[in-house]
Amino acid sequence: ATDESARIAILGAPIEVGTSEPGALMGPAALRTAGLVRTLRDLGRTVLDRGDVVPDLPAGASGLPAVTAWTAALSHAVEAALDDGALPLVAGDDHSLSLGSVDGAMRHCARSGRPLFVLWLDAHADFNTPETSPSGNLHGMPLAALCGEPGFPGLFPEPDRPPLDPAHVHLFGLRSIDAGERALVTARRVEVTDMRDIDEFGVVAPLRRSLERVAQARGHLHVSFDVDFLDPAIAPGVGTTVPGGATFREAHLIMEMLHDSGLVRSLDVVELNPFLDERGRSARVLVELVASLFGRRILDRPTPPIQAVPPG
Ligand code: 5AB
Ligand code: MN
Ligand code: MN
Ligand code: MN
Repeated sequence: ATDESARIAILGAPIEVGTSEPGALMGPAALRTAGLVRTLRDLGRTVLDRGDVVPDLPAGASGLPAVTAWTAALSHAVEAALDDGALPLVAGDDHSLSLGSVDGAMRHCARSGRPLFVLWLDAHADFNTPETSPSGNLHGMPLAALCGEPGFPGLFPEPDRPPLDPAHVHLFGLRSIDAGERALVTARRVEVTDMRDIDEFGVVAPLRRSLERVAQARGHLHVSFDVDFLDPAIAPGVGTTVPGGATFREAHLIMEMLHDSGLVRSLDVVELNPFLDERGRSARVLVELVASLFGRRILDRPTPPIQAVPPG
C-alpha cells in the first residue's frame, strides 16, 4: 500500500442491512479466522485490531435508518484512524459500509488538503439510486450516494458535505450494470475499466494510468475491494456472484502494483459471505490478496524498473 511504516487499524464492520442475502454478518470473523491479523504481523507490520465498530442502532433497525447509523459510526472510526496516522482496513461485510469509510476518508482529506481518489474493484457499479435500483438494496447504491445523487436524505452525518467527485472514481472489473446506473455512470464521467478492457489490455495499463493520475495529484487512494470482483471459481463466498471475473493472478498483480505505488491510504474488504463459502476458500484468498497489498512478495528484490506510464 502504502507507506511501509503506517500502522494498520483493522475495523470490523459486520453489517448486512444493505443486502438481502443473510450471512454477511460473519465476514469480519471469517477474515480474522483466516489469519488476517497474523498474516499482516508476519509481514512486519504493526496491526491494531480495533474490534468491530458498534453503531448506535436501535434493536431491530433496518433499511435506511440502520445504514445511516452504520455510516456515522464508520465515518468517524475511519476518520479517527487516519487522523491518528494509521491506515484503516475496514473488514466488512456488505458494501453499504463504504458509505461510511469513504465519507470518513473524505473528511480526513478535506482537512489534510489531499484530493481523494477511489478505486472500486467490483463486478458491479454500485451507482444505483433508490429510483434506479432494481432490488432496493443499499449495497448497490453507495457510490451514487457518495457522489451526491439525490434520493438519500439524511444519510451522511454532515448534511452539507461536498460530494465525492465522480471523475475521481475508477470502477475496475465491471461486468454487471443496470440500465439506470449505466446512464448515471456515463453522464457523471466515472472512470471505467470493465472486463472487456481487461480481456483486451490486461490489468496493468489501465491501473498504471490511474495510479499515475493519483500520484500526480498527490492524492489519497481509497481502495474498495468487493469479493465479487474475483471470479466465483476462486471466491464463491459472496451473495452476488457474476461469472467472468478477475483471476487469482490478475488480482494479485493489482495488489502488488498498489503496494508498489505507495498511494493506498485506506481499504475496504467487503461482501464476503462465509455462509456461502466453501471451506473458507474465499476468506483465505482475500487474506492472501491483502498480504500482497501490504508488501508480501515472492522474492525480496526490487520491483522491475518499468516506467510508470508508457511515454506519449
Ligand atoms: B455489490 C444490483 N446492481 O443494485 C443491485 O455486491 C446488484 O456491492 C448490486 O456490488 C450488487 O441490486 C452490490 C443488481
Ligand atoms: Mn459492491
Ligand atoms: Mn482528518
Ligand atoms: Mn459487487
